[in-house]
Amino acid sequence: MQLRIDCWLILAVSIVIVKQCDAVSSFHRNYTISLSSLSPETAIYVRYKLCLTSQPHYVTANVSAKNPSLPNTFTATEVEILKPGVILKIKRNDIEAGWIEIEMIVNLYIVLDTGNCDALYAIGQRNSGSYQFNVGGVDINIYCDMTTSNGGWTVFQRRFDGSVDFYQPWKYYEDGFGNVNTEFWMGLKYLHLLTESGNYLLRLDMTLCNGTSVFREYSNFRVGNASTNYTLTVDNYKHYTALRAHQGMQFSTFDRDNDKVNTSDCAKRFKGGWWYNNCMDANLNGVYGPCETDEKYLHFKSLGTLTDGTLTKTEMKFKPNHQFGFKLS
Ligand SMILES: [Ca+2]
Repeated sequence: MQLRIDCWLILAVSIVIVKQCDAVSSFHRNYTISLSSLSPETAIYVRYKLCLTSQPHYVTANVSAKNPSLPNTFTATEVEILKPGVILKIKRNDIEAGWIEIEMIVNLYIVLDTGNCDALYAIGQRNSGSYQFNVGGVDINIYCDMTTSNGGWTVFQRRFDGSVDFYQPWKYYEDGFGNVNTEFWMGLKYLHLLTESGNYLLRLDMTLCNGTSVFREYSNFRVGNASTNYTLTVDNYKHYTALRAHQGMQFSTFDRDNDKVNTSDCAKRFKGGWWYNNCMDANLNGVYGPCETDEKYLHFKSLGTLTDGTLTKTEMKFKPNHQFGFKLS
């Protein structure tokens, strides 16, 4: 009987923990600590709670004096992760003699190793915006769309005002360019790492020259590795769609011609980096020019006439396709 009571007690405690967990990936806490010039280091324990404490993650932190007039000569080192908290070593770096009592702001960032926005959505994050992820050992900022079609979308391309030049060389398309909060391209090497295992939906959100917003979705989205020139895989197109022409194509830029036209370079003719075929029905990385009537401008052919098909906005995004049985690790 005693055992049964204990089990119920554990269950009740578990429910409370789930309800109280923090659905955020960063913490900003204030601490007051005293540091002597003779003993300029101290350790503090920062407690945090994640909805999924088993979620793979690591922690980065920085500290600063709350009073901005004080010299900012402190560093924080991650010492040890003790879920659900971390011991941080705070070190005073100045050479002033004596004690100093100081209010510190500790910024603690939980970095998810899973590298996609759907994992953040799964732990309750509902704010669209830029988040830091670790992809292939590199910390990068990724824009998460948490509102469109049940959220959890990892956005890898955005155009809306022409502020970023998309006529860029191979290296730029490989590494990414632009600003994650304005216009950007995530980078083919990250796209590959994020889509190489599992089954992903690809979604294109587009706004036409006439102001109409449309979207297209595909399954089995995948970008191959560098040795395949980042070959595009998409499947299950529900409608007639311009992306059909680009399924199975390698990526091309003006300095890397991998298209199907032997006599010319599609990337040079149509002023973008893309999975050009012979040459294209979609040119979402073309020149920004809404309502222009030339194929070099960003457009999506199957949405109407060439003029109608030019776009004022595009977003390209993906997330795990749970319908196909992909399970979060
Ligand atoms: Ca060619």
